[in-house]
Amino acid sequence: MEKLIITAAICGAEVTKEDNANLPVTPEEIAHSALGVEKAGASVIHVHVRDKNGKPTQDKEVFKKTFMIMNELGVKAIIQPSTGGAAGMSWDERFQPLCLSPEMASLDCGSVNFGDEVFVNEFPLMRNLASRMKSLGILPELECFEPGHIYNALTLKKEGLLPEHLHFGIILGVPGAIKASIKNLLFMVELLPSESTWMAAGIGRYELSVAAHAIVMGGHVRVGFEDNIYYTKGVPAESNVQLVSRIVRLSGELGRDVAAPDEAREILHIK
Ligand code: KMH
Ligand code: ZN
Repeated sequence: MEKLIITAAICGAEVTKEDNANLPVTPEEIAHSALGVEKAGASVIHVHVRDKNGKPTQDKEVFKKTFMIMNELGVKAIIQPSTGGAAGMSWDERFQPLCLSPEMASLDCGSVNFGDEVFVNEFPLMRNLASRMKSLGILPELECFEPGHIYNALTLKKEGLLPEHLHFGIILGVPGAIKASIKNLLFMVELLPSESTWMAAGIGRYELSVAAHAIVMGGHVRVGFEDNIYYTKGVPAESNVQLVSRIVRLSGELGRDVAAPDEAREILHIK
């Protein structure tokens, strides 16, 4: 099996410091968390940023500041900003981090209920994001919250808007979307083109079981405060590092080595 890419989704857009006081929200906190998870074994950092009040923002200046601090700290992991932001954000807001030419970015592949909100991803938006990423050489992580999103991604591929290599993110258990069960994970993975790579993320209490199955299935894994703020039932996680470190231990026990950032680049066909 190829080495395991661990993505750390360290902040997200929905969780607050009230939910878990250890959530990094300022550019400094997010950058230090990125360094910590990289040292622990993460090779991709999925990045959301917050404004001065801790609210989700897609302001490119905040992304820029965050990336600059990561760079100063010597972070070598693949930086993957979100183009999803938070439900209700405009196209203009969502495109902003692409100006910074990251190696990778998320590309959400369809609309979905997201808690009490609707996270809207209409085809014209997906096409625009995909073609902007393609022209800038940014690898999209094709985020699929529902099985139908995989078909949407394949439509974008047919339309010539995606790179040769496809990398999917299967996110299970968003309230309002497909449940996080192993049967659903298997079902969605079987829909993927055989030559593609994929990572799986389980929301909340399903983070660990989804990760464990992805490791043995040959997929890759995402963990972090964006998806889950607890270490075990009722026990808040101390840090993103704690969540990543558990996956590294688990993967070691299961006999699968963890990829360093440059090995992740190779697996993902990032030049
Ligand atoms: N915050 C969610 C509404 C992404 O990063 O691309 C969307 C999200 C997906 O987190
Ligand atoms: Zn995200």
